[in-house]
Amino acid sequence: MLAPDVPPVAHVARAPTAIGIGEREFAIAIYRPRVHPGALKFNIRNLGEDAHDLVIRRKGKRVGGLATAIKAGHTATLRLTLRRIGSYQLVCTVADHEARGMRATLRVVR
Ligand SMILES: [Cu+2]
Repeated sequence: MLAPDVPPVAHVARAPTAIGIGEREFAIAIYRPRVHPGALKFNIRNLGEDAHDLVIRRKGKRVGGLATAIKAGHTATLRLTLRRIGSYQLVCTVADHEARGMRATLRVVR
């Protein structure tokens, strides 16, 4: 008798989903605004002339973000796992940049 097929391994390590972010005065462009729950990797480029940071909030509470601002022309990477579905706000917390328009919405969907 032949042995039954071995089922595939249930827990396969998957690469994080990449999300491109462009920041400038005064806007945040998010190139993948809808993702599934799981590991994310934000590839952030500061396209502007001032320094900008990136903070992710859910219902007004910080759930992650860069420790320092990104200089003009530089890039930064942020790894973050989001498991809850719903809307997340991406903002720049430098000075009054958020109020001037540096905010975007990321939706985590099933
Ligand atoms: Cu900013």
